[in-house]
Amino acid sequence: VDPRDAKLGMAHFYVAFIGLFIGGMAGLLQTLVRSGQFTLPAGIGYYQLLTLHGVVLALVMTTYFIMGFQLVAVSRTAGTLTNKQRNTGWVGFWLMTIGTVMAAVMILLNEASVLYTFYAPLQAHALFYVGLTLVIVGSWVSGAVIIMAYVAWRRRNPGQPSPLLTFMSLVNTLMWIVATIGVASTVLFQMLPWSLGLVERIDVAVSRTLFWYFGHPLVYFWLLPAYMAWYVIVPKIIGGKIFSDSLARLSFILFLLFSIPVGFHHQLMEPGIDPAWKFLQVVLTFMVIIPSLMTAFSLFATFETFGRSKGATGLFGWLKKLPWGDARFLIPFIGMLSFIPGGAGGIINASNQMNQVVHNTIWVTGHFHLTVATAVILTFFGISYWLIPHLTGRTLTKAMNKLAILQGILWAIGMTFMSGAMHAAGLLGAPRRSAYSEYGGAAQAAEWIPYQIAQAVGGSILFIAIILVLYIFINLAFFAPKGEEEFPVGEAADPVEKAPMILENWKLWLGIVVLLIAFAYTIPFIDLIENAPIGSKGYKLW
Ligand code: HAS
Repeated sequence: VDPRDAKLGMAHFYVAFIGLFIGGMAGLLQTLVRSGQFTLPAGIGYYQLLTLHGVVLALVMTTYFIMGFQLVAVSRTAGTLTNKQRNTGWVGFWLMTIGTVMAAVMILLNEASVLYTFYAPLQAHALFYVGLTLVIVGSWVSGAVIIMAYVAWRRRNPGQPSPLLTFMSLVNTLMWIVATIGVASTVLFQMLPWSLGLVERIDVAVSRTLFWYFGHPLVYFWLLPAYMAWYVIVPKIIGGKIFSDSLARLSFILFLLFSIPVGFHHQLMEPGIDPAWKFLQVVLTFMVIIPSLMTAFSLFATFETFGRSKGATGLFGWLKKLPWGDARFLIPFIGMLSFIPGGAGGIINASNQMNQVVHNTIWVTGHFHLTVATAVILTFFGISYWLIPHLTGRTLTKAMNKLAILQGILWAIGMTFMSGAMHAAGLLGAPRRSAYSEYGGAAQAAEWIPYQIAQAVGGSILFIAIILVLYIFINLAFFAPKGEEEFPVGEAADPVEKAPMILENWKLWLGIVVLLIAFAYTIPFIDLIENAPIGSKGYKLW
């Protein structure tokens, strides 16, 4: 990667890792409070801390890491960014950063303790929403860089499929732009005027619906960069090939199509939405599972083909041939493993009747700590261990590689404790988003306490892993020996077939996206607005 593009990428990674530190601290305190053994000092509120933890890790850290990774991945595979593209990238970075600081200050002042989902009826200071708007606009500007680089590559190479990593970054960017229209609408047209006192009331159901229109694709916005590494980077690291370039592209297109019209599976227990439309969105949710199953198949195929090419025999002999001592492989691999129960939990959540058992319990928190905080984040760590030295002109030494492996394993152990205990306590009915309480000595609540202690044990192990990853990050950014670290980009296995150009027909795919969204959301939205409550003076409240 060109050093000028590397600098832009690194700027994003600095913010992401600072976010990891702050959010990780908040997470540790969170688990300690819930264990009942610790009280927050200096008047810090539980929900203030929970908001800080969620916003900084789920929104800030991820978005910066993803934007930085996609920008350098495009620079590496579609060619160095032009000056105009790079400058646009910097504008996006600064817009996001100003917005992030504004939102963070409001949270620290306890003016925005509205959780990372921030929908009504919780209300924050107007500056929190202005900050969020800047983050979204900044991410669009950075997304424009990916689009510009893609268009320029296609012009230079007519009739050719774009490089796989560039293609994948583009799909994730397009999905992000379509999805963020929902959250931008609720922030601009509902939350901001409401918090400024310009309107007295806003429709809570509409606000939640617009949020979840964005909230579910948000989780795939986190997931797809991990999939980029699993499909393209990991095969090269192990010395193998990508099972199928076209299959990888198709799975990304399926994510683009099906990840947005499914927000109702977060609202299955909410009133105001006809069950028929919830059912439709549950069906679409099951469609979006397919590309993940394709990914699992393709990864197994890559690993097995590689192992057998090295002479492995028997059903699982190929496992022995994988490079277990290489942090760049092992850490994302642990992420993949964790995604098997993580994904299974998602399928449980999406199944209407079972959702009634787990909704709003700490099971859901367990689910997303397995998916985003284990599968995705471990993969991001795995990426950092070669990408940071690649960008800073340094190398990952053997000693650092060992430390990185220890870090990944500690993270996995911490998350197993924490997320396992959350799943179990959730099935016993423990609510999510609540501080420690004995609920007046209720027998049911007493059953949750051992699991809450297990969460605190997990949280403490995780915090040690965070200190380790920060140490390694600082080492790789500033102190590791100078040298060249590879940016591994895999090639497709033989026979290499040219990916069908229909996969790059964006008018077609975006057209289907719009149709699916219109189908899944138009009538429920009209219903929501028509069925809005009547005010005391006899007129519609919104
Ligand atoms: Fe989820 C709630 C359904 C995936 C994140 N989810 C959440 C929330 C978050 C989140 C943050 O239907 C909470 C939001 C909040 O604050 O309220 N989720 C799903 C479904 C999937 C899913 C169906 N979620 C994710 C991913 C996330 C994420 C990914 C983050 C990155 N989720 C739900 C539902 C709710 C929900 C409901 C609402 C619950 C409620 O009531 O509030 C699917 O996409 C999952 C499909 C995945 C698979 C697994 C494929 C496995 C692979 C690994 C292969 C491994 C290999 C290595 C090859 C089917 C690809 C193995 C090698 C060996 C040797 C063994």
